Amino acid sequence: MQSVSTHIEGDVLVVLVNNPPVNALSWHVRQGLKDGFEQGLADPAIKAIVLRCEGQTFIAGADITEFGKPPQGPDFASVLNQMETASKPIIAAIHGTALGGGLETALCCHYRIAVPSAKLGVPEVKLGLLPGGGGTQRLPRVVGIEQAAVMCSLGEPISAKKALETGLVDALAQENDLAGDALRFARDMIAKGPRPTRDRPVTGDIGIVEKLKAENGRKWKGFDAPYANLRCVEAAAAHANIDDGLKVEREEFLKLMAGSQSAAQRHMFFAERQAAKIDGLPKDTSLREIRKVGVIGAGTMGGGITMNFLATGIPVTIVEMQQDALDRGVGIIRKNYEASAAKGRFTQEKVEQMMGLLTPSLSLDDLAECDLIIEAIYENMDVKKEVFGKLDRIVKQGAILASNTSYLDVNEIASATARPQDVLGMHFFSPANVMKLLEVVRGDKTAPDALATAMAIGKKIGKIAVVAGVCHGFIGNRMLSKRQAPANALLMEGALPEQVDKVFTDFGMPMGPFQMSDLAGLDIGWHRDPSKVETLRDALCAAGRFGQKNGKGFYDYDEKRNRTPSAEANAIIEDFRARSNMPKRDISDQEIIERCIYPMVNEGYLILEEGKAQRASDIDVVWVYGYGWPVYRGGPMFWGDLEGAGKIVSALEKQGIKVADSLKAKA
Ligand code: 3H9
Repeated sequence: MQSVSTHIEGDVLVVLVNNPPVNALSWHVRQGLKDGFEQGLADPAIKAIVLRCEGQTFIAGADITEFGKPPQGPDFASVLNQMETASKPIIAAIHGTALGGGLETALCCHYRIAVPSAKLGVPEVKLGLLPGGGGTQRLPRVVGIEQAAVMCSLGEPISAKKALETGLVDALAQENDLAGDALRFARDMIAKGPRPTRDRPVTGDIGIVEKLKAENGRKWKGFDAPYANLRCVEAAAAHANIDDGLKVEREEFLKLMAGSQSAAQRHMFFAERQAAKIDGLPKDTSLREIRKVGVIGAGTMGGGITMNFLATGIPVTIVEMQQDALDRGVGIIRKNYEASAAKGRFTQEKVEQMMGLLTPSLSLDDLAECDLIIEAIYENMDVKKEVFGKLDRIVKQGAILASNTSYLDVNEIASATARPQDVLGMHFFSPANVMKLLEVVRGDKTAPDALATAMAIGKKIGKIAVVAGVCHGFIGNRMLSKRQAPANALLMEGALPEQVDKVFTDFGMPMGPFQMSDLAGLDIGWHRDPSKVETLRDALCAAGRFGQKNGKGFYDYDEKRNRTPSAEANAIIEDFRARSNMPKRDISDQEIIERCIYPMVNEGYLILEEGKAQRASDIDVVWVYGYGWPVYRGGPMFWGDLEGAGKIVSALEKQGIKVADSLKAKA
């Protein structure tokens, strides 16, 4: 198949790209574009050229799979140069998405026409990169400094309508006749002739750069790419000659490309898409229809889970045991939606629409007609089994029965029913309406179509779903548990909570193990006898330190939940250590990483060996989207490879930890 073809329409040459799935600029596309434009420029009968794409989208960017490989075909810059300096007008005809290198290609066309549904942007920053095909220099010349700085540093695409307002497109086409409208538009441009972007002046106020840095400082903490993007936009403003700015862009691009952040972010781009694929699924697996969902439990998790479905337009029946708990849960859902409406995320009318899809109930019998039921009650196997036994008797055949358990054995839960093929885990992360991750837990007897349906509905409600096998804590919590014990041990050896947590936040995690403990509550699972102090946690609880909920845990908290190191907590830790006869020593940040993070990597390998995750990149997806592992470090498995298997294995062996064979094999 030819990825670029040409055909003549009177005095216009149409260059047509066809490189599914997203018309990326693979080497053969660049070659085809070069040949196509050469043909059009050489033919005296041709007065204008239209660049258009087949399939679902305009060019969605450079071909990311080519990055890091030996270059092939004409280089991108030379193709762009050929277009921009062409002696006949070139018109980009845009539908779907013109992204990254795709938009850069369009910017080297002399005019742009787009259908109203098109989206245009430079999302490279999300791959740890910048638009290195001149995007940072040409966008400011077309849309102005402010808009260009926003687009480059945040990476969000803009609508065709906004593109028209900002001058990024010159005209809108009819949604269903881009080909025809582009031809007509091209003929109108023949008299005007080429309009090279490089010759246009940069306009606008460079003050936007500092404003963006101030507004996004928190979000961009640790990331290189947003700042590199802004430096390039500054260079566009500083240099009247585009070639000087392009030189800066090239240097910044190559630096990012060679760095580990972009490698990590590109890894995550593919990891995220790979996660949706289920190994060993029979080809003829069809999805079950999910028209109505039931949620059992209107607590924090049940409420959050419910919100996802309502927001997607799927009706939910939510069941609680007591009227007051039900009212409270429904009230919180409404309050959350109203808070979002107040921030302008959607209208009050939309709030009512979503709430109209919710049916509160005190009876499991009301779930009889649901297609998917998600149990979100507290973690107790006996209670869960009782609920699933009841559901088995009540709910129609073919419905999927899911548990939101975060640790428990889904096979045992399934055994409480006569239909284990319909039972699986759907483990959401708190707050369930916000966090992107969904672990879909495949039981021994889960039917392929039930699994595929749970994965698909996860995607529909905006989650990134990952398949996990049955084991204590599945992928995420099983690995998490491997860092808490050594973190506690470090306190006993002389570290302070703030020192350990800082290593994690410096690493790029949203919080460290002790901040997390305080958030969850130190009294969870506590025996409630202040005279019985066997662990550090007992000692803190005995002193009334329960965590964020009562303003004191490992840290002290003010009314706004601002955290400060606690002299009292640290004295309790000191006292407990002294009473345990543990000598105090200095602990380095490196040791904290080796003791807390290396065992997590090891656990990841064990999870893979046991077949509880389908692939290493799924584990990375779990950690990036469920626990806030910094995307620029690519998840624990990717990071482990960068850190070096040999280094990790020898540190683990020194700690007396059993190392996974597959990790050892890599060392
Ligand atoms: C760039 O342009 C650098 C330049 O500035 C400068 C260079 C000097 N390459 O997302 P989907 C695959 S950087 C290769 O599920 P959707 C994807 O892996 C690039 N492959 O579809 C998947 O494969 P599979 C800047 C790519 O409809 C399949 O296509 N551009 C690329 O939900 C379908 O993808 C971007 O960052 C690619 N560029 O969404 C845009 N893109 O089926 C990246 C996708 O085997 N792409 N694939 O799993 C997107 O944002 C979305 O794919 C898009 C479609 C919105 C286009």
